[in-house]
Amino acid sequence: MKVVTSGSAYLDIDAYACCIAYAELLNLQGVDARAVSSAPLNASISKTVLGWQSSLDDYLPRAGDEFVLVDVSDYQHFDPAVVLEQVVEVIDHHPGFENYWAQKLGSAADILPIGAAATLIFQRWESAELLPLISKKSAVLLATAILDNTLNFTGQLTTQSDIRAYEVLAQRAKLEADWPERYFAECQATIESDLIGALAVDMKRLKADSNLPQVFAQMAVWDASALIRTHRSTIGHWLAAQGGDWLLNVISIRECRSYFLAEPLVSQQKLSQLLSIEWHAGMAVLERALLRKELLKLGLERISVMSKPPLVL
Ligand SMILES: [Mn+2]
Repeated sequence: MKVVTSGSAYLDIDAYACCIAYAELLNLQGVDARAVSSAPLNASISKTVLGWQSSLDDYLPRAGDEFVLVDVSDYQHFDPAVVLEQVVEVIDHHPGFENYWAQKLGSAADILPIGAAATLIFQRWESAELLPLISKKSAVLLATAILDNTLNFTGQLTTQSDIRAYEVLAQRAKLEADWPERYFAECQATIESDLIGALAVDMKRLKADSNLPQVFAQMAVWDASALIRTHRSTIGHWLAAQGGDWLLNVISIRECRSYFLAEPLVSQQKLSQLLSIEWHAGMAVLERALLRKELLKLGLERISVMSKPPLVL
């Protein structure tokens, strides 16, 4: 049996959709496959998404099971059910482990810089010429995963393939035109109902030499200014309790902006060395959505070229 699974920390909608839609494709092709995960679901799998009643399969490990990894390729972070020696295929869009898997699996490793891993699964359906048979559940899951992972097509990794895959899937699943707004607003409501929980799940502690605040939290929501207005002091208190050097990046999908919250002066200075931004009462607004992985990249570049002036975006 083929076990289609993903990462260990939490399952986002991209990983969830990939497991379910790829297991469905394999089964249609006559391969016994299951969508399996033991990780908790995060806020990107919203109430409406759960209402579609797509679900993961039960799994009892058997000798001889083979493993397919989707939306993950870091072998230190995949589901504990996985037996490394029995991984037969990897489909992912995270950088860092391409060479490892290319050497191990050759063409069975499909790791590309693309907006969503769901787009790669869509391409499998298309090239197998089975797209007319995809279930409505899998089509809506893949489409919504693409929306989420590309930040509604504003993320820097978004490609034409992501845009086309969404169009085809949205049409097939008869998704309404206002689905992106409704989906992201729903994720925001989930985040706001347990703000500290959402902060804690998505918070990273960075090394002291990263050129960035050591406590770095991030959330992507529909309307960041509304969230900040309501929850500003809760956020500040909780982050200050995590350390004296902190930043929250709130990505506002509606406005396509990043709101940086950082009260410690040292944290503001680190950001100001990387971006030309102005701080007002612990907040700075960037006129584009910037992801944490892009800021990390800017920090690394800053280390290698210390004489470079701040980047104007
Ligand atoms: Mn992903």
